[in-house]
Amino acid sequence: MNTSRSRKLFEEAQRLIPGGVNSPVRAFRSVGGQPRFIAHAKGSKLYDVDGNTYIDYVLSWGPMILGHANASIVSAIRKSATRGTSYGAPTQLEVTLAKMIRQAFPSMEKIRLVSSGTEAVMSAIRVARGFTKRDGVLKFEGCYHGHSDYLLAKAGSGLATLGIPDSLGVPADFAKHTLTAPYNDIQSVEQIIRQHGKQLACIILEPVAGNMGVVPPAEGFLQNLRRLATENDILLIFDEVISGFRVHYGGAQRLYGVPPDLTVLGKIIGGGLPVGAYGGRQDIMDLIAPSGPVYQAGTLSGNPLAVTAGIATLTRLKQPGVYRKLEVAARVLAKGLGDAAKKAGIPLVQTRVGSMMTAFFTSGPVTDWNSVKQSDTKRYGQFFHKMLEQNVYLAPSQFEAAFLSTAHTASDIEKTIRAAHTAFKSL
Ligand code: KE4
Repeated sequence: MNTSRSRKLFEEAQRLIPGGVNSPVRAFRSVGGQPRFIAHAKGSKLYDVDGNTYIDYVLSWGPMILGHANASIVSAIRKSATRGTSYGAPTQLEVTLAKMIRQAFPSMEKIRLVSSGTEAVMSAIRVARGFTKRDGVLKFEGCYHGHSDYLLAKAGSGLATLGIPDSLGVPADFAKHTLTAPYNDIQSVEQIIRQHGKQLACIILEPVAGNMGVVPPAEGFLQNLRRLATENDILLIFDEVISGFRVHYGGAQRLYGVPPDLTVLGKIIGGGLPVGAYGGRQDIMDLIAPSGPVYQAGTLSGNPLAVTAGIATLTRLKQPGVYRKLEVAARVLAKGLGDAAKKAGIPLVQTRVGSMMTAFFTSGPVTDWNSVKQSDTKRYGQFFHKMLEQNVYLAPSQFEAAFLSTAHTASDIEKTIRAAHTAFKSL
């Protein structure tokens, strides 16, 4: 496979941009080799600068649930751009998107739009601290909530992939209010609450973990967290940046029937443009400036172009049958991958919630960060490259999710499964 133009661009990029990328996981450090520079994308496909085509299961790390350059999203953005790209003033578009989100997530009685998931998480935690007048935050190992200083403690995603347990540049003072428990381990949460409950402003988690690879919540885990948070006046925050509008139109909270006090959204609600959101109980959200004393602001918050893309995306996701189609395609793919691994005698544990899934190179089980990190990341890297050579673009890290879109066809899935048979046999 010719990757000479990508190689040249990567050399130049590394002279200008740290690691040659604007987000670490894109550098292929965890799997080695040469990142592909993408020229354009359409539907389920990526096209790199050397003319290679790939079936894409990264989908920009989740947002592109309708596939790339979806015609109706593109035309909505095009029309919106002719009316100007940013006003720094309120628009009807923001009211429309807030209404659509609240209709899908009734626990989000009030919503604030921002420009990234990180910004949304940071703001949700600030208002949780303001509301409870407590400083402590309980998070879970392997969950990633963006790069705010105090959350880079045993984070998943990029940090886990780069094998850096904590980030340089985060003062110990900032991290000292952050407590960490193993995912799916309710006993450890009970113990932490016994010791620190009175200092805890919030418990934050990915209700379906995606940043250590996909790890679903154990039976009753979310329900018990809800009970413990209520009993101890701790706010429960669901970071649904990945799972929101992914695992269900109403997110994981709808799928599992557990309402948090605050929810964080991102990715899909921007339709590929920069949008984040946080929201929840009105008595909490009314503390946010200008209606209250918790400050948060943003030049491009509620940007008309990005909000237009979000509205167009949710409008299509609301159509009947969308999630059924995603579920069927993901189930066929997962079965095919499992059969291929079994035939080649490769130990593989697969996890999946709807159209987000991971194949762990381990004999399992995978329930938390400690167990997923037993995976053979070297073998994952070999599998990744064998698939890439066959024009299948998986996440360049064992500790990320693979995603499907409504643009993935039966032929894409068949090709992927055939490529997997070849790849597993080569390991
Ligand atoms: P952003 O600031 O990247 O928009 O969102 C941060 C974030 C918050 N919460 C969850 C659950 C997330 O998954 C993320 C970001 N996800 C990673 C990939 N798993 C983004 C990819 C990247 O860092 O390049």
